[in-house]
Amino acid sequence: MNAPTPDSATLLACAREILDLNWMGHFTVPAQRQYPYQWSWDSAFIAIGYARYDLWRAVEELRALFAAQWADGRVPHIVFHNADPATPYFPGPGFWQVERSPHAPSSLATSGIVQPPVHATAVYSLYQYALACDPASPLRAQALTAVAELFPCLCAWHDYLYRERDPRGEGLVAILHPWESGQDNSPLWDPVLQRMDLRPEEIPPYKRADTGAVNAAERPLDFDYDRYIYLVDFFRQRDFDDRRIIAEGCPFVVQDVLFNTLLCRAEQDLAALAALFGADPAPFLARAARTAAAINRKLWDEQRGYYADFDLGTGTAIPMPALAGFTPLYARIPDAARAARLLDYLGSPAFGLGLHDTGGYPAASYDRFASGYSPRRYWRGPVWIQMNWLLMHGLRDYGYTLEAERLRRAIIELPQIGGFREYFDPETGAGYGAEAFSWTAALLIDVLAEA
Ligand code: 9WN
Repeated sequence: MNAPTPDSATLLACAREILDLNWMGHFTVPAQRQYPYQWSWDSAFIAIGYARYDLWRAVEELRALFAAQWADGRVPHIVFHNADPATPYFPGPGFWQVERSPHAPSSLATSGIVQPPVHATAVYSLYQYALACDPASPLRAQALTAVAELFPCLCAWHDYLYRERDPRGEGLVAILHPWESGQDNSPLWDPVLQRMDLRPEEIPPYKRADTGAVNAAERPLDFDYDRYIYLVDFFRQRDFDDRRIIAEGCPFVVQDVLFNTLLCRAEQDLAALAALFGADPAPFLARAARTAAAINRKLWDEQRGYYADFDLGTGTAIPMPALAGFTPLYARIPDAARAARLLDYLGSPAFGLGLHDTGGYPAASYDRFASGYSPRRYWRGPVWIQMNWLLMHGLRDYGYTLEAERLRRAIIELPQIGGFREYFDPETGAGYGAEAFSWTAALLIDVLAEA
């Protein structure tokens, strides 16, 4: 680790304070005032940050999440550990009613959908930090034991995705709700949600809680929320049985670039873990290679020069220019020629990553010149720290070190300009969404700790 300058030492201390504030004793909330429970992919990124300075918390974070794993292997996107949260959140356990599924855990309340599978990647990184600890440290032994215990849970999680969510057997899994993408309000979902022509009586009565702490201009519209809630109702009426949900006409069935990329990378990391525990890494590597090949075959858009989601409902691509379309770099999916094409666009002012383009902060989550772009509204343009972090690693792997460095700098600078917020204005650096946001702090800690 570089000796921290006084500035980075102060920044590090602020980031740790945020994680302390959001630490609930065995897991971390993304933000006390907006997201008062445990979220699945947040916890993976948070554990990556903890692994840099507090292995025990990193282990506890992931254990708490997997304690809520369903019997069918799914890892729920929210675990409602705390019955009495600091602020209200909707939809809570009473609306989800996951007890309708025979697979839901009886001891913990959860949601019934999933989020991108970054967990094997987090566990592998935890393993590497544990290994680097003093061999005499009891914490090291405890962390290695936890990794060994989590390994079968990770296998069950990935098996669930490939078994239940790949209706065509293509090596590409489908998401069934915008919340499953992690990029909830992206313009990517507009064509799918707009096709859902709902009568008022088809939408269960509900009251949003998300615009209490955060400005409504930074959150999804009611039009989107109606559809989010309709989909939850569709799932609970089918007891969260994915096969029934897909067979009975779920209006949202999408093969998402980011989700499949993260699964592919997580399979590669699971293969590395398998080798450590005396298991055969070959099946994991084969599954990762099959997913990578399917992403290259089906999701690459040759004309536009990036990867595009595929809507299984209409059998057509969703060709919109979201930053997620560049993330296959993170799992080494594109060849060098495709990576160069991705860089042509990514490096333009559209995403703010151009080396000569000094205006603004990379990387906008949506093309700044495309219709549907907003610098302020949730997922429709703002910079997200975890997206920068994923792309930074991908670009480094392909030797685009200067571009990777610009993303790294943005991860460090944006919290200083806009605060430790959930997302940032790509034009001004202003911070939006939830305050004191955990993965903004955790991934800042991770990059500051880089050698
Ligand atoms: C719904 C917790 C989560 C993130 C998602 C982000 C947002 C939730 C919401 O917050 O989604 O899951 O209520 O808006 O889009 O990526 O995991 O931080």
